[in-house]
Amino acid sequence: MKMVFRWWPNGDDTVTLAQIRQIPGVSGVATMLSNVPAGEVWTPKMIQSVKNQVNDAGLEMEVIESVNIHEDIKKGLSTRDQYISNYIETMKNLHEAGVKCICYNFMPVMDWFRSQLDKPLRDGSGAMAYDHNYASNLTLQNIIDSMMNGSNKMTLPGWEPERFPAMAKDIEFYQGVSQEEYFKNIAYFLNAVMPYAEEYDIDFGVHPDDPPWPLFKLPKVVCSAESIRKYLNLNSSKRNGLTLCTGSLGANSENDIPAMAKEFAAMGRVPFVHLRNVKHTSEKDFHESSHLSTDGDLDMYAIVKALHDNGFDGYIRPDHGRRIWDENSRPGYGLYDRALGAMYIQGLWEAVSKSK
Ligand code: DNO
Repeated sequence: MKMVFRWWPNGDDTVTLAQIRQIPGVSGVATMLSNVPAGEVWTPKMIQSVKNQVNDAGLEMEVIESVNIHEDIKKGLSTRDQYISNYIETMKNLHEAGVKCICYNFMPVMDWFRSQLDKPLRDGSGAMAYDHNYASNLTLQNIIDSMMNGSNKMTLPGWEPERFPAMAKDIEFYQGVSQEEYFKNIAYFLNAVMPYAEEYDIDFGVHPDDPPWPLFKLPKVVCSAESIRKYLNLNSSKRNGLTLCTGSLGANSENDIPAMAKEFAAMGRVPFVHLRNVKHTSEKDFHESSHLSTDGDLDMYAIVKALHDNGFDGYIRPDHGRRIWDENSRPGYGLYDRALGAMYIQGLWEAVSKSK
């Protein structure tokens, strides 16, 4: 297992590489070129410049989160082939820079969504939260505004402003797209890209939908064990894997996360894990919590043990932290609570290893 920490280059992060280097056990970062719009090639020069910064700080750059997929690929438009070929060129350039794992998602139109980015918790910290009734009655503009207003003036991953102008039209487009058709578009992408993932030794980990239920009647992709099986079966390459995001999948309390960790790690299809905890306030309402098992509804020990028992040897990162100790950062991505999470996860990992 290698512990990594999410970090954004180009001054787009309040957390520094020097700080990350001081978190015990963290070997590298999961990063991305957030300034390159989806669909464009990441050139060797751009990649090398970020890699140099990361390596100079004593860290590795083996994980990319994310190389985003152009909406035309998701929509299955005839223009997709050019974007797919750009994607493959980016993969080649990343391979040449030593990248081993790409996390991406196939969610239509928008990435993750929360109705509140800084909900006060009883201990005085703040956490991201989701209220289903409230969220279901928001207009698209309300959603964009609330994500932007809570972002501390930083670019939220998946909420890059360049996406906004097309969102309303895109949502409309997908109203006519069935789940089956959408999965055909995914298969088209995977069948084009996986042979290169093999050639370039890059593991792909698709990120689950977050939250894992429909919003705006958009097709849902990865939200349950059944949909993960379906996704992995679209292309049988071992490189076609899952980013096991415990908090995204755990937002649906019917999802048994230790069982998923067991099943998909045993298949060798989990290259990357996002570990965080969630606390339900009702069936579809939740807030994020500290990583500690007793602070949320997920049994982090059981998840880590299931990964360990089933031969997991990929990357783990602590996922969203709370806002603690008055830190000012991109919501979910401050230094302090994620560093606590990194230590807790490593404590669990060490205890499971030594108990064998
Ligand atoms: C949110 C993140 C997601 C994730 C992407 C992967 O905090 O977990 O934005 O990085 O879905 O492509």
